[in-house]
Formats: sequence, structure tokens, C-alpha cells
Amino acid sequence: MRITAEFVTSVARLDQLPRENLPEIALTGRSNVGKSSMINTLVGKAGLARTSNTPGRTQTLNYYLITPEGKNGKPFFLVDMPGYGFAAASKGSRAQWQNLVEQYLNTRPMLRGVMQVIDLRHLPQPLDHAMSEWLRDNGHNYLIVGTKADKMPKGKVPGLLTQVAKSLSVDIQDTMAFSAETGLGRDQLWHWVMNATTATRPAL
Ligand SMILES: Nc1nc2c(ncn2[C@@H]2O[C@H](COP(=O)(O)OP(=O)(O)OP(=O)(O)O)[C@@H](O)[C@H]2O)c(=O)[nH]1
Ligand SMILES: [Mg+2]
Repeated sequence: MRITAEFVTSVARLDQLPRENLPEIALTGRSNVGKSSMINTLVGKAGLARTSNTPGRTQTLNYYLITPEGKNGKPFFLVDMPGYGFAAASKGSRAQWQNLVEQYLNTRPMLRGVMQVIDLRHLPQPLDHAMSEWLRDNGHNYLIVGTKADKMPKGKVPGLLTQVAKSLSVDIQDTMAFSAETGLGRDQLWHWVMNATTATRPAL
């Protein structure tokens, strides 16, 4: 599908959130897992979201406006978020990001879906479990995306996804594999995102 993607704004405090009433799809996951890279591969624009080898790159909620081409295409926001589990961050800044992310996930009425990104090479960690349970308990529409699939032998990927689904107690249908390097899973992820933008969600 053809789209245009542009950076809109960085949000450090809730009162800076955009006022447009557009559907939003957010990405969460451990620091350095590959959330920003996923956005770049998804929209086909290297360097749109800043990525880094050093954990803690993304420190604000970063808004990207996605506009599908064609008359039926409705615009929406992809929202990159700071990662969790970044041990080297100071307590103060960690608490600040955590608070921002929590408040955002708790109160944003136009949030239509959350991609929880995990590293397919490792089983979900305690913080991944905590986030996944929290998303479920709060009625979010969410998908588990196992990224860095290019680092695993192809034949092992389905089995790894099964283990991830079991470990997080989610349906296998609510998981998928992805690679920002090879583009594996890109079309499937778009499909989920487009569906999510038009879905309704239970009242907050
Ligand atoms: N091989 C491989 N490397 C990846 C993939 N996705 C991301 N990376 C690498 O992983 C590192 C972290 O990627 P980012 O996209 O910055 O991770 P992030 O989750 O946004 O990190 P924070 O902003 O710190 O939370 C970078 O060095 C990327 O090049 C992938 O699918 N395959
Ligand atoms: Mg990032």
C-alpha cells in the first residue's frame, strides 16, 4: 500500500499531545528492542525515526502522521514510545518516561492499538509479562511482534512464536514475526495496523 509518512511532534508532557482527533497506534517494548526501526521499515523511510545501538534512544512520545494514498485512505498517527527496562537510565528520568507512557496508555481516547515489540531471540522477560498483562487487563487491542527474526534460522521462527504466545498467555493469532532488516512481516503488520485504526475500543 502506498502511504506518506512524516514526523509531527515529540511529546515530553501530556499537555503537549496533539489535538487532532486521529486514530493512534502506539509501539511499546524493551529499550533497544527495535521499535523505532520497526516504524522506519513499516513506512519504508530509513532514518525517519531515530534508532541507536545504545538503549534509551527514544525519550519522548514521537508522533508520525501516516497518510494512505487514494480517496479511501484515512490518516492516522504511529506513536513511538520510550522503551522500558533501561537499567542505565537515572531513576528520575526512568520514572518520568514511565509516568508519561502510563498516562498516555491510560487516558488517550483515540488510541486504537498497541504493538508490543519483543526480541524473538529471547523468551519474554518479566517486564514484557507485566506490560502484556497490563494491556490485556486494560482492554487494549494489542499485538505481540517478535522482531529481529533475521537473527534466527527461518525454520525456527514459528516455534519461537508459539513459545512466546504460551509464555505471555496470548492467542498465537495475536503474535507475529518481524524483521526491520529484511522486511519480513511488513505486509502482515500493515494489515493489522490498518484494521486497528478503524476498530472501536471499549470506553476508558
Ligand atoms: N538484526 C536486526 N537488528 C535490528 C532490528 N531492529 C532493530 N535492530 C537494531 O537494534 C538496535 C536498536 O534499535 P532501535 O529501533 O533504536 O530500538 P528501540 O526499541 O527504538 O530503542 P529505544 O528507543 O532505546 O527504546 C539498532 O542497532 C537497530 O539497528 C532487526 O529487525 N534486525
Ligand atoms: Mg526508539
